[in-house]
Amino acid sequence: MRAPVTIAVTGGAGQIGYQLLFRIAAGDMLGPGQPVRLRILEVEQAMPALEGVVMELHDAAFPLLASVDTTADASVAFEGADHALLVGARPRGPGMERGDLLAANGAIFAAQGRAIQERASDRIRITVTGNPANTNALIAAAAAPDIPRERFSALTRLDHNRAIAQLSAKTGVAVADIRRMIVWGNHSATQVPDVTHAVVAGRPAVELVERSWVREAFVPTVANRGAAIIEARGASSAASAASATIDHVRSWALGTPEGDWTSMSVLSSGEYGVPEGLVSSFPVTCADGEWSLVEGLELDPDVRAQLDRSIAELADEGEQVRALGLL
Ligand code: NAX
Repeated sequence: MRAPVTIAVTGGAGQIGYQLLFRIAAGDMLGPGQPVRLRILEVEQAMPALEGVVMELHDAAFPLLASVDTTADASVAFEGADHALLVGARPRGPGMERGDLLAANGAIFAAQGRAIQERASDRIRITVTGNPANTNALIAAAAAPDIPRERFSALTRLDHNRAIAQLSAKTGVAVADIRRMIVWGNHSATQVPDVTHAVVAGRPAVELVERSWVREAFVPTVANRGAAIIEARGASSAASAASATIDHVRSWALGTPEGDWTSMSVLSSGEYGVPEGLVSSFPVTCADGEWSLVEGLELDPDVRAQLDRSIAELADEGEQVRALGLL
């Protein structure tokens, strides 16, 4: 057996945490030969509920789960962490403006970024799921300037997986036979699901689906899926968000398959017209624990226009957090 890897998870008493922690402990994230230590960060008020989750983690008797610790102190949570999964965030409350939400989350992610820089292992990789995920990743990265910027990421894998599911349903081809899907931009309603490079059972997706379907059904369905889940379930996506977080880290740590790529939000170096320093979703391949941006793809005019809107939104969020002194 290999030495355990330390995984810090924030927001462990929340609904995503309730799915995520069990999948990690089962070995779904880093593989069946890799033991894990869980370090769970929560706010004080959520500690009693988190203790219940910990009891269940023990009761599942996962062979790969080396230890579980809980804390309300970020510097304890990130001590020696190899992966930080930043799921916990302040939800938007009644009467709360978007600026208030950015300020509340800015304070959380800046403090966590500082604690990660001070305490984490030098192998640390950070995945932000808590919303607004892209901008929260930007804030955490700004608070941790000594950590290489490519170690910070935000989750757009759920959007990527939703896009694959929609294309699978439309074409009748299994998800396993769909490759090269892309989601560009922000994890928000301006995101840009892009089928123009996708391959469905060996054939270009654009030969199998109409442009009108892409515009009128595919893009709006994927971009508004989160709202549709809330409408149906009375609560936001949790199991699928946890599953996507698992997929994101597994791809990053263990690699993407030959001939395929995935979508990850990472700090731009100016690729595809995304201004340097914004955290945007791009197609990436992963190998040996590192991601590489897929460059040189030609952008369809519809995709270009949608991506420009999403970039404008990311830039606006960036300006707001800069005005709050967080960048
Ligand atoms: P919940 O409200 O169920 O759980 C959040 C948990 O975080 C709570 O237990 C809370 O006490 C904890 N928390 C808050 N501040 C904290 C802090 N400073 N340190 C540690 N823990 C803290 O939300 P849940 O449904 O689990 O969603 C979590 C986040 O994921 C939300 O921001 C949500 O918007 C976001 N999502 C992101 C998605 C993505 O694709 N990027 C999709 C799903 C989800 O909407």
